[in-house]
Amino acid sequence: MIGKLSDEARALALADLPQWTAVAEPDGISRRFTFVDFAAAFGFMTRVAIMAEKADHHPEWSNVYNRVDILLTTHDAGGLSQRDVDMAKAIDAIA
Ligand code: H2B
Repeated sequence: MIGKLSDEARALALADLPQWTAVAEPDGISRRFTFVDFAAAFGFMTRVAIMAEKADHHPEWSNVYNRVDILLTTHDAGGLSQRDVDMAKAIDAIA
């Protein structure tokens, strides 16, 4: 079972993810993505969804027209884990 990141590991991970913001409740990280239109936003979501399903790690997210808000947290760990950090990097690479 995966665990929550230690305070030190969390600080290092966040320094490496400048576009992501720490969230307290639920304990995780979030980022807002803005695209030119809905088609571009949904295309991005489709690529993230395929990657997430392969990784068996799933984002909490919402979409309004050209905007996608993503929160990453690990339910199994009760907070931020290495899986979220890895997924944030993979999402940044897709965007
Ligand atoms: N996604 C996220 N974000 N956190 C989890 O703890 C999690 C998940 N657990 N996707 C996975 C699925 C687990 O429920 C399955 C059974 O592997």
